[in-house]
Amino acid sequence: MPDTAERALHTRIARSVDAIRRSFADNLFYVTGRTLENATRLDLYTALAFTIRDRMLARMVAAEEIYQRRGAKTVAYLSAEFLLGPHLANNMLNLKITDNVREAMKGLNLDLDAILEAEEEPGLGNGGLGRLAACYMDSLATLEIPATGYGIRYEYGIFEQAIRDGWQMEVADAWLRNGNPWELPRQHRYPVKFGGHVERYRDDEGRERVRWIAESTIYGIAYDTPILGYGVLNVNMLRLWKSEARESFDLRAFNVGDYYGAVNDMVAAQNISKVLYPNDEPEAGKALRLRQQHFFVSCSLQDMIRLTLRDNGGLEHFAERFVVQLNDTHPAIGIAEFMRLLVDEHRMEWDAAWALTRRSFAYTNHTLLPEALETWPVELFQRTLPRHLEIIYEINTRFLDDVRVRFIDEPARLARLSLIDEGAGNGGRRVRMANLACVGSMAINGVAALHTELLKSSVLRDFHELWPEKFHNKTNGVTPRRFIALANPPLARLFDESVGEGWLRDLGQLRALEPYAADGAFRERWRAIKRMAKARLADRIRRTCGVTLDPDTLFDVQVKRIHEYKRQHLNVLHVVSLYHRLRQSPAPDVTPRTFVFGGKAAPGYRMAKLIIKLINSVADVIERDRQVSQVLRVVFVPDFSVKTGQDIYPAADLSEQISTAGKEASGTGNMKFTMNGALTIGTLDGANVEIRSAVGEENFFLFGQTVPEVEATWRAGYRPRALYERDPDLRDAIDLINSGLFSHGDRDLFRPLTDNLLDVDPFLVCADFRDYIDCQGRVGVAYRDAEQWSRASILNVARCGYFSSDRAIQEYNADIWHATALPVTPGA
Ligand code: NBG
Repeated sequence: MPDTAERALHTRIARSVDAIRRSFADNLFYVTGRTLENATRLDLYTALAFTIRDRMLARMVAAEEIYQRRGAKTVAYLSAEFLLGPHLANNMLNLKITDNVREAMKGLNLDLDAILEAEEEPGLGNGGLGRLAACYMDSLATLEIPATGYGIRYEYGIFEQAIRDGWQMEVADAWLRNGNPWELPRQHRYPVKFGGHVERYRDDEGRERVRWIAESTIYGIAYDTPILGYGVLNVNMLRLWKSEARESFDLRAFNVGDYYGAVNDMVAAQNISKVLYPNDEPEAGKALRLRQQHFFVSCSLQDMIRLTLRDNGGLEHFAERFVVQLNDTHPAIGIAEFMRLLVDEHRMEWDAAWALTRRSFAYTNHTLLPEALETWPVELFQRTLPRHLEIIYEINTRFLDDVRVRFIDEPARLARLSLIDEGAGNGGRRVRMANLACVGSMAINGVAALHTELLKSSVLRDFHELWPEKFHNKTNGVTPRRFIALANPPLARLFDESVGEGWLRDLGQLRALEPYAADGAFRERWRAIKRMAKARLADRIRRTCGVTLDPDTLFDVQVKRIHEYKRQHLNVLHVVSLYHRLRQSPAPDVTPRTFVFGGKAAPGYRMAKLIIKLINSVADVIERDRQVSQVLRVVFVPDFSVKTGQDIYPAADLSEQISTAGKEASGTGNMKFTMNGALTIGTLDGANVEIRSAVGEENFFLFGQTVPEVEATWRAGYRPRALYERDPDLRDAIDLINSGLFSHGDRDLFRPLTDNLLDVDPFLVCADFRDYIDCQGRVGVAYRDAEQWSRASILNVARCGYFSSDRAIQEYNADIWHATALPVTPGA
């Protein structure tokens, strides 16, 4: 290690207020070319970001050096999405340097919080799946487990959401426009081929080999973002790939005079990593997405192979050097690509290569929704990845031969297990990526207990019958660093004072808060902290949306992607129902509430966008009703993101987790709310089930049909319209929506939504309506007993330790990865 790095790692000098101040002034001048007199907020942010980054690099170098020297087994977390959230405050927290930075800024007459506001968050994910990957990176580093996150450096992340006239508008997310201080461009670049055809030839030893003559080759360039562990010296890497043409201009083409052809190639190559696809949309026409998947997975595997050869001797040691975790099926093409690299390029025998593959990969499933299970048309595969299609056929033939031996004469089972959907009736043969992932992996896991059970009994049932030992449950978790310490500093301080500082690395220690639930003075402080968070959110909403909220009302919050299965419309029906009641009788027994909504809808998902419009329209009408708005308020917070989430979770009294049972694989927002003292109203779905049993049934508002009840409802021939006719509250709510009251007299605007509810209701909104409304009634009553509510809130927090991503990562490591923690120590 260079001398300076060694020194920076060992000494505390760099952390002093003085050193930070000097370093900040230097960076302001030398990086942004400004002085305090003429710096913009963005300049100040950039200077501070570089100041913090300077303090991370010594650790990064030290960790890299030690990992390499030990050839340490590394978790390669392959994910098409990493939803990191703002870096600066998180890195300061993990360096434990925040107080000094604040003081240094204060000394310069600068407000740290205002500087933090200037950061543009990298939105390289859609929602829970991408955020989970980010939480896991945080925990891996904190637990000192060597790990690399591999993904795509999208030039445009998830769109920014603006609300115009109540409708969602998408704005391109040019997150790199001001530069990105947190990434380090690297020299590693790997070729990735597409299209063309396959040839057979004999090698020097006379063995038949395959050569893929591609139609085009692009390059992946590595950009590294260091990921700090909390309070440890370990730094792991997030390595994201950017696509580029062979050269900026293909000189060959240039020489033959095809200048524009060369430019076109360059643009085509760069397009691969151009934009993150929103999910929740039909796969149709997403040839580019398959290219993206292959692109980042191929670069990542080539990188791992290089490192194995460099540090561990030979490729046969790959599984000692890496374990490859597939975050959903997006990187599942890696199984075929790894086989191709081993067999075609490194000349390994098929059987040895297959055995190695099956020891190296593991697969996490994140959804049961059939439309979200990825399949690709065989014809598209043939055009894009002809060699991979051959390999998949070969894997399939061998696999199905094995199955035939175990299940004699069961053609239906074979058809279900096959990697190819033969496509009877649905237009063409397709490659099933989940099946490929299952066959090529040593471990398969769901993300909550219920979800894993449903995987075993439904979508992956045949695989479970084949290999029960491969199945694991790994209930999701979230990082308390970001979602408590960063999001809710006053609460974190209360924890420090009450149970000591160990909780941030061992969330189970919050259990020691339990006795405080009985302490009246403590409960009062608890309420004061919640009140502050609500006031803070209200303040922000006043500034951004121009709506003034009352922090003394019950904050009832639903923030997450907008999707019918998550049932934001069930929540709206409750709001409309309350509104109706308040219009009917002047002073009914309604607990004053503020409903907060937030979340993005996929740009092509019309029903989800109509739900957003409905929320905003109801909000508007209530806002203009002087009488009702004394008691009821609705606000839709635009552009829900990690950053806005950090302001919202701490401010919630009630967390809405109301998906149709069996549809939400886990949920992680539910955990973030619980950690911040919200009580949950929820169905027995995803991780709600485990949250409820952890915090105690009496501290959770349960409603709705269970999975078996949902199944029974469908079997019995579900008729939502009959429920509408029977339940006056449901009828009033739906009729009011169709009356035109919320749509300037337009009675048809929300028809697609209400008709869908009455005719089909695929997510059983009507079926759960009555129970939900009644349960919300109990919530309202319970909230009026502030002491009892605080008790339940404290117990929710005291018992949430299980939902830390540290616990989840420890389980993955103990049961699947078997990597050894490798603490980076000064002088190691
Ligand atoms: C999502 C599920 C959530 C779950 C996250 C993280 C996808 C495909 N799945 O319930 O819907 O919490 O994954 O596991 O985005």
